[in-house]
Amino acid sequence: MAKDLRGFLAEYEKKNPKEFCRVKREVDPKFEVAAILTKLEEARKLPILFYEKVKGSIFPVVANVYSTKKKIASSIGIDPRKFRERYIEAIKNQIPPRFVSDGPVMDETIGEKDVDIGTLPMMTYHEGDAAPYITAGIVLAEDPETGEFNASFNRLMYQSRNRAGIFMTIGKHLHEIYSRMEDQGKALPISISIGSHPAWALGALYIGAYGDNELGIIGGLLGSPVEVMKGDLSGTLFPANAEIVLEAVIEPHIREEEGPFCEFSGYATGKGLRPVVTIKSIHLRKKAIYQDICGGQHREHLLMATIPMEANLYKSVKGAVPTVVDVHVPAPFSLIVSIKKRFQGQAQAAMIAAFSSEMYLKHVIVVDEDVNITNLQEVIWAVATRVQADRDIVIIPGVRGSSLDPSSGNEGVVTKMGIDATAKPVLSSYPKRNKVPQEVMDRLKLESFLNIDEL
Ligand SMILES: Cc1cc2nc3c(=O)[nH]c(=O)nc-3n(C[C@H](O)[C@H](O)[C@H](O)COP(=O)(O)O)c2cc1C
Ligand SMILES: [Mn+2]
Repeated sequence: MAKDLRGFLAEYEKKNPKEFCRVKREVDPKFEVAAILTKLEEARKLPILFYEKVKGSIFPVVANVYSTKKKIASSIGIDPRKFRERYIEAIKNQIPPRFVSDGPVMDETIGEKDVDIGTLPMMTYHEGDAAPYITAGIVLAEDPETGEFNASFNRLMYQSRNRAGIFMTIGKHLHEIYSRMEDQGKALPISISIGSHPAWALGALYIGAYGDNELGIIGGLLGSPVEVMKGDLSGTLFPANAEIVLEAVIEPHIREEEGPFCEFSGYATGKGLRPVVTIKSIHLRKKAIYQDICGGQHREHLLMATIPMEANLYKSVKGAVPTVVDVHVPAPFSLIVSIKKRFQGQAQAAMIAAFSSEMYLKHVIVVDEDVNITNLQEVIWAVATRVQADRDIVIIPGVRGSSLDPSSGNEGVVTKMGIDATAKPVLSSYPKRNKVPQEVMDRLKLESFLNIDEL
């Protein structure tokens, strides 16, 4: 199993040549990469895209790496149906990182005076984007009190050769670390790595408690420790075999305009005064590949964020309701949970567990185990036939949610809603669902009564 991005890409291209598309013709980073992806998605094609020539940059670009469960699963050598199990196992059996003193990413270093992030093929995707963005950068930062490192994706807006605006969701971990440093009047050193093995992305998207160590989870997913090294300049950690690493600081008490950016919520959101990253050096592998994740509601962003989120939510809800059956995130800020309800009040217990483990969640619908939660028609049927609004809806106003929700006011303070769409008091006492006896369904052959092909 490959341990870095280029190793994974080579393996995947060899095994699945039809899912790996090399684009030789020059492509414009302004809108064209997003247009190609949009058209491919409309045609239901989801190959990894390798752009050999991007206008204005010497770096080739790889995009759509996380576009299917098959691709991500093959990167960690599992069956795509085993994600949840494997993810929860990696949380339980973490493997701490190994510290190394050198690595492929140190092939070339560009120092402070010569840094120019404008040479990277940053993309503009949609009409509402304020500027070109880096979207696939994984930020590592050290908590000043605990010494633990946190990993997260954070969008970076191009400002100038060594400055970029950064969006750190209030309430998420990087924002908390930055606030702790800012309280002491100190700049926060960070590394931003672009182009690592897909396990890094799965780990960075882990949604756990503050202080939980994503690096150990990435090791757990890979089945071996991740190799990290410390930058001379910043003292921050970064992956030794990333394609590109930026060493940087986020200065305290500086706010400049960042956004809007067309987000996963489906809207150009998040315009505001935000901290600024100053880039101090760039490390590169020989023939470095720049990784891009198309902004907005494209498949790879949604899929990638959903895998860790569902694993974490399942684990949290199971702690409160041991008979939870399944969880599904069908849309931004939304969760559907199915439970085998034994007692009254368990749907509400599931809601509370879900809300407290994922800040972005705004709506939770809880259904019984007879509902297929990936079929939204069935879910809405359960809401229609098992809910009385005055009895079954829980409303919690004034809770922190996502500032990328355009209906929220006041920087992401939202009203959370839980819908208990389970049968009351319990499913076994509810009217029977329409069902032709199974024995008849099994025995009856349609073709002995009519010819279906003539219809
Ligand atoms: C492509 C991509 C871009 C993202 N950009 C941001 C961002 O700009 N700001 C942010 O706060 N979270 C962003 N996220 C989500 C965070 O990475 C995610 O919530 C992560 O779990 C946060 O880490 P934490 O739990 O350690 O705080 C992004 C996720 C993806 C997949
Ligand atoms: Mn974290």
